[in-house]
Amino acid sequence: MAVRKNQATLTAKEKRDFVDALLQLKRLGRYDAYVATHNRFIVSDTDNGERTGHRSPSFLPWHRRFLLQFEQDLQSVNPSVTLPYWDWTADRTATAGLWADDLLGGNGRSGDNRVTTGPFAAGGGQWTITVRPDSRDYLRRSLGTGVAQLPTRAEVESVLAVQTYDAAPWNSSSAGFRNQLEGWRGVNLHNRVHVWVGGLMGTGMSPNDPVFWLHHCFIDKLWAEWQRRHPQQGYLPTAATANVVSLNTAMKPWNDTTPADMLDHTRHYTYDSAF
Ligand SMILES: [Cu+2]
Repeated sequence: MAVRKNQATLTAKEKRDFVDALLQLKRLGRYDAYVATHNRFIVSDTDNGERTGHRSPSFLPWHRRFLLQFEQDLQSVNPSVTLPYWDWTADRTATAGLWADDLLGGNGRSGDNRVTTGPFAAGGGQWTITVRPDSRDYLRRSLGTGVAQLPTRAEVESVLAVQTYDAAPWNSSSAGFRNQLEGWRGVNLHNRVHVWVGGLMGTGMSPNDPVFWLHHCFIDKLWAEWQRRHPQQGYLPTAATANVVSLNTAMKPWNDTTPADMLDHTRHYTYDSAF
């Protein structure tokens, strides 16, 4: 069984294998399809219309399925690779090991926010941004600029304590765990981390920055943690609901996976520890 580990605990070889697999998918032309798919959903998911990937109950199962497919793609390159996660409540500064040259590389430089260190730096020639919102073809970050602080452990605990998975109107104005984890209401967890990283992570084309996978892997882990703490609670809505993916409805773009299919991550992978 594949184990997803905290990035801070990876060995040098595990880091190298993960980075090499990312670069290989990019080289093969498969990486950019994930960026395009994510952006397509960001653009089309709306609060009062059809919504699947974001601002809706299926935010969590949709991203679980999306990450699973990406992880399987990495494993087709190197079967030993699994997605690491970034616990941003612990590794919360621009100098954390995550941003070192042997993993994701560092912050963007002042002026144009261009990342100039690590495997994904513009100068390395291996990470041209192809699916992009403007002409700039280099990875950009501005860590801690858009918002000063990453969420704290106490803030995460306050969201994990929310009993109900989601609630009508099933969008960015909802009460419930999903929307507070996603960040449209309350202390703001997931959305805030995108803003904290900045650059392309602050756009719909956020998977251009490999930290996207580590961030969403931690979001996925927090969903698993919420399930563990609230065994009597489950995905909502269970009944067919206009514009929203209910428990037994297939999700686009795959059309072969329902939220119900995604509830038990242990069929596919486990996590190295509880939160
Ligand atoms: Cu995200």
